[in-house]
Amino acid sequence: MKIGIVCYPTFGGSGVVATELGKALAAKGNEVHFISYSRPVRLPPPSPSDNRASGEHCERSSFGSGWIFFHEVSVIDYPLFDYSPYEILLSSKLTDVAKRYKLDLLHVHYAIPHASAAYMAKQVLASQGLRIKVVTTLHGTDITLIGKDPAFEPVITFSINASDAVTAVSQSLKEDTLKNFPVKKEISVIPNFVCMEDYAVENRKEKRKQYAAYGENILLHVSNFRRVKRVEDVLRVFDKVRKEIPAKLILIGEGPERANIDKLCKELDTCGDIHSLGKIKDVEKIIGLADLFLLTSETESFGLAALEAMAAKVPVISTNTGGIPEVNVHGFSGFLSNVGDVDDMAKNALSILKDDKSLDLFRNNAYEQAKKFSIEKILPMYERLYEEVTTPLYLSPKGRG
Ligand code: GMT
Repeated sequence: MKIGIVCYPTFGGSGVVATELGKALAAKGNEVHFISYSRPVRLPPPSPSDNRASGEHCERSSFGSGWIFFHEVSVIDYPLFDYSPYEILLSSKLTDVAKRYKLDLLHVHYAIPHASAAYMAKQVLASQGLRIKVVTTLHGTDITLIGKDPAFEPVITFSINASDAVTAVSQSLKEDTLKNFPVKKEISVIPNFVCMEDYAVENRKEKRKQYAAYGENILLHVSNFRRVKRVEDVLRVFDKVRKEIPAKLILIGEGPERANIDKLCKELDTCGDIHSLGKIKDVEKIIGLADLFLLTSETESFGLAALEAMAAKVPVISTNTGGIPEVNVHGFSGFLSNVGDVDDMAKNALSILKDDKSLDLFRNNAYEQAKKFSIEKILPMYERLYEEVTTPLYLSPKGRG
């Protein structure tokens, strides 16, 4: 199959899921075209022997038994524009790539502005007698935060209804979509996934020495440091834990809350026990060095970072918001607390870390729970959906667009 994947190229979970999905599809013999304003961070660099189509910001690499292409949407500067019209540039690129490579479908990740850009491309192609199917995957804040702003709502609702198929990464996100938008379209839940083998850590004991002395516990948090992540709660939980047992905190990521975090660590006098690694590419190499993963978000449609931690055998202390309870099972792979209840989170963390036996049990449970979301289990759900949508006899079920 020839599939166009549209995503944000950054470290965010939606881009990670889209890229890993595309890689897995290519490995199975499909031709996958990534289309974005820059190369997705999880895409392997093209090898020197790969073909480079000159002059059109496109590169091609063989991958498994298939192919991966990357098409860059060049952002055009023009004195009249204060803001470059990215959505039009994306629609034009989608139209061009779909036509030139005879794509069967476009799979867009994150509704804003990808779903409406794909709708526009579909209409342009239709005006030229060409057909393409559009699958939209809803990821989180495109629905729960920014998306429900009245400034976006009408177009999001329209482009969800106009997609040929829509998926949400958790049951909770599906329910939020139906609650916040007058959507008639059927939404299939296809959860996020991990490639379990990517998270195995070699020489764990040795590598931990870089961050903590023997006998010290390592707590870890990964995010884009936006307000919704409540990273200050991570610091407060850590502070309570390290008052009871020796511990270090690793922070991975960057974002707007950074200055507040720096201020709070000074106030709490914890800066000396925190390793701030910033944005790093190989999170999977570090995450498994930790003993506990902290996810303190206000809202979280799924919590991919928590799943990645569990795949690396790291139990999760999290809030019980959104889709997190579908991933982290209370008392098994970790614990869930109310948003902002840092006392409860610290108490739960200490109950896991109290001895090796308890930690080992939670580590193994976390790993078992992560296996339910292994790529081998989830990929066929997308493949089935693609088959359904592209079959010539596919009829939109009642109420679908
Ligand atoms: O919505 C965002 O915060 C960005 C988005 C992303 O691109 O990282 O994150 C969302 O999608 C992830 C992948 O499906 C989910 O694991 C995150 O839980 C979700 N973030 C939120 O709901 C806050």
